[in-house]
Amino acid sequence: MARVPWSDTIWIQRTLDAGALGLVVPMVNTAADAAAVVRNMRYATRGQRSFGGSRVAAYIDGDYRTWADDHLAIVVMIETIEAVRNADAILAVEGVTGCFIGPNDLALSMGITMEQTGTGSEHEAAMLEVLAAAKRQGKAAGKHCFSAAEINVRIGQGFQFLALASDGVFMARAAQQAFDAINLAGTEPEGDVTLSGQLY
Ligand code: 3PY
Ligand code: MG
Repeated sequence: MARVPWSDTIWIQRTLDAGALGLVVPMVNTAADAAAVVRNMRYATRGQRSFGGSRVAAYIDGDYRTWADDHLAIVVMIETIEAVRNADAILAVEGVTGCFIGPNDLALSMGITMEQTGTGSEHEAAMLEVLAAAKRQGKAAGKHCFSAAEINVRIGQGFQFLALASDGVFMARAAQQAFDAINLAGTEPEGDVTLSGQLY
């Protein structure tokens, strides 16, 4: 799975040709937006993806073109209040596998800060509307989550496609943890210290 920066023919085509088995596509606000994503991810006659060869073709038994049209995961991001209101229509679009909620953009579109989101907020109610629409349409609902604790809550609510934080956050946390263990005062370490390990 890969995420493209925008719903754009060139980004979608290049990322699929690079080998993605599915895409997460941001800012899909209407059924027409969702239909455009599906068209860009499928070859003619079902869509308008141009055949440029794909790295995945070598691993597929049979014809990649027909395989891709039936197997690529098409995940649209619902991350504006307009998209929440259109969630049923977006998720009803043939070919859409499911949706992924972006909490930050959703808050921006609602004119609220992240401090005004969370349990019991209007922001959470909007996300639960999307979940309900996905259940009605028989599609998967997902969300980008801040913590493992949040993931556990979302699984309990019925979400099926959850991402946890980001590579940047994980790297920064691990680097901070390692840095915090450094004795900046330079005093003698207590007890025996064994100096061996792996750099890479
Ligand atoms: C958002 O929160 O808007 C996102 O796009 C998260 O992935
Ligand atoms: Mg976003």
